[in-house]
Amino acid sequence: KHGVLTRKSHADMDGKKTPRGRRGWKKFYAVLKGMILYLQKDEYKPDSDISEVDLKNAVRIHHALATHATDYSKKPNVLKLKTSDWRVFLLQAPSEEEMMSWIFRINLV
Ligand code: I3P
Repeated sequence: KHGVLTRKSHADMDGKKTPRGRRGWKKFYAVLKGMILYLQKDEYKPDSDISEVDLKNAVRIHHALATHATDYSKKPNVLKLKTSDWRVFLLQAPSEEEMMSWIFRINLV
């Protein structure tokens, strides 16, 4: 699965609150492959190598949990992704349908 997702870091590893200056929203081209959610700067091209930066933004979603971020009301269609190392990301999808689809696919892994 792939598509545009806008990401906000809410908590870093071990659940520590992401400090100010790194809490902004950033748009990515997301690609879910196996147990990894790649958050890429540019659109997905089949067979192209993943850049160093894109690898750094990749999120392991094994034992992660995705839910609709009902406690976040500033933007619509936002899902909350909690990873197994206690990071928390907010991810805004372009539509409710897309948000539900990402939640379903992430929780299936
Ligand atoms: C953050 C940025 C985010 C904002 C966040 C700010 O600043 O303005 O958009 O979240 O507020 O800290 P910075 O880019 O300097 O990290 P919202 O869009 O959700 O308001 P927060 O600290 O209350 O999460």
